[in-house]
Amino acid sequence: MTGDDIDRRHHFAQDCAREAGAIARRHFRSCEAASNIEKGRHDPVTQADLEIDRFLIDQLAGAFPADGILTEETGGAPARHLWVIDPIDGTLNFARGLAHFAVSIAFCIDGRTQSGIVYDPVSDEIFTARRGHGAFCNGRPIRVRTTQGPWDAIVDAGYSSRHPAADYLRLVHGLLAQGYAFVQNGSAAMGLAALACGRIDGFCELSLKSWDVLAGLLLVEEAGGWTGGFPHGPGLLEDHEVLACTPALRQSLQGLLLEASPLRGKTPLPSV
Ligand code: LIP
Repeated sequence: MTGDDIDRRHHFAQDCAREAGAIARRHFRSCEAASNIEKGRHDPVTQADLEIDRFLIDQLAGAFPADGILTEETGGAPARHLWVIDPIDGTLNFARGLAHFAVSIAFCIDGRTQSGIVYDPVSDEIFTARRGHGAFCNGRPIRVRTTQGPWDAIVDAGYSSRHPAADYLRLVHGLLAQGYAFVQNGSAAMGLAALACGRIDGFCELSLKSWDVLAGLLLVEEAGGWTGGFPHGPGLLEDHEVLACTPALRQSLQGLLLEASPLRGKTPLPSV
């Protein structure tokens, strides 16, 4: 696959993300909650999730029939050329009328993310990254913040009922003990985009899926941040802990996450 082939996909996916965002705006705050399906505690699927999932699959499969597609609502399998999609990341926020959610689209070749797009349809901000070509918000270059240390840092520490509350409390205790400010905003894609453009200094969560984070992790890397990556291959379909931050915070946050993690004492994850 040539650079031009990837560029074509990168630009096509941006158009798709904007159209998907328009679908989300149409449904947002409309009284459809009754039709939501519950996948787990605080883990709904809305009509908008399903409609956008379908729309993106149709668009991408139509334009690039040979590519593989993996989405949160339809699933899929690892492939050499693979789209990894979350139609609405931050669905609980979306379902409750909280304006903090995004469409997330990543394109990967041989287990390496080459293009990442996170579109926030409420603020109409599109975050884009092409591997080796930098990261942008609405076309303007973005960089992570130059953080001094924990006393100067905000971390988005995500939580879900997929992992024991005790591990999360250990993480939060560690963050507060080291002097961090922390938030829990409910969308990994939005958290990683906020990190990439310098609004926060770190994002971590003990259990996430590839579709929540692949696009956002590339944004952070191309904006000069550090990430602990996410495994590809069979690991693409499993839950994994995720850490991304400004370079100054890497050691401190890696230590806190390892201390809190069920993996503590085991070897760290391979890079993206
Ligand atoms: C969400 C993640 C968030 C996590 C939520 C949920 P979804 O993804 O972005 O970080 O805390 O539990 O997994 O389900 O809205 O696509």
